[in-house]
Amino acid sequence: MAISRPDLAVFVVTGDGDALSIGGNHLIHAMRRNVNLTIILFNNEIYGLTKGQYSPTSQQGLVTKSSPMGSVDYPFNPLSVALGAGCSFVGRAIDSDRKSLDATIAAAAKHRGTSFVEVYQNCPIFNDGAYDDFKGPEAAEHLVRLVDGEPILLGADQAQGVVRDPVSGALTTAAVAEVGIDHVLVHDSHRVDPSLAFELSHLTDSGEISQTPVGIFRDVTKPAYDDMVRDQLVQAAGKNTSREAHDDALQSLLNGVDTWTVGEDGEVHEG
Ligand SMILES: Cc1ncc(C[n+]2csc(CCOP(=O)(O)OP(=O)(O)O)c2C)c(N)n1
Ligand SMILES: [Mg+2]
Repeated sequence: MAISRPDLAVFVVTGDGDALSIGGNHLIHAMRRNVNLTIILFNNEIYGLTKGQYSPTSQQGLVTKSSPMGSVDYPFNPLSVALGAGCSFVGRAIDSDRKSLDATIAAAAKHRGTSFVEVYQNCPIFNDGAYDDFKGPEAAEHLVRLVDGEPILLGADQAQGVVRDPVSGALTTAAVAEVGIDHVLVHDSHRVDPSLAFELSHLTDSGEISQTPVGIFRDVTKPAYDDMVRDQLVQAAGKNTSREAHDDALQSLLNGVDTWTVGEDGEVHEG
């Protein structure tokens, strides 16, 4: 659809089970190709529609109908999957945090190429309370808001900052008063190399921080798949961009030199 209808803004609204398990193959290759799509993944860490089976993002130990003794799977980190697949826009927002949800989805929609937004979403029936830490008065302590050009600070009092350890080279945290604000990492979503965004997406999983970063992790520009395919169609059809010219070009490709006709007599004729 993105290729044939450049006049449309194509949104893919999906879940953790759909996007990361059932349709995982399609997801990574859409992102790898940079197809012009806005993908919004509502992550409730459960298969909700089919009534509560564990999903690729369920926490280890989660007891569900299909993991009665607790899930033993290591969960996917959706942002790390997206960054690993080369996605050109990667963000995360919380379902109830209207302001940042609006801003992140609006930026994703404007981005040309694949944009991927993970939305932490509560499932009140099958996985209630999975994201309670990020709601109400608790939120300020647990969320790290990534803002371009600003240092990455942690906690309600913003007294800790994300720094790079000079010895191990790993991202870690330090008291801002001790290391000085100049040593705190400044967020830059437009960095072409995805390594730092990947590290940020993993900070919570690796146990370096107890907070969770939200906002735009990566926002870089590279040619979109559908734009390049349409360019090739125009080239193939010469200067004529009409539908008929495209059909003719496609037909001549299909009828290219490598075709044979087998006659009734069993003889093979080229072309
Ligand atoms: C190829 C395929 N396999 C299985 C299903 C059945 N199915 C429909 S929804 C669903 C679970 C979806 O879970 P998730 O994507 O996490 O969405 P949620 O309901 O939690 O929002 C499954 C297994 C399907 N629709 N298509
Ligand atoms: Mg789900």
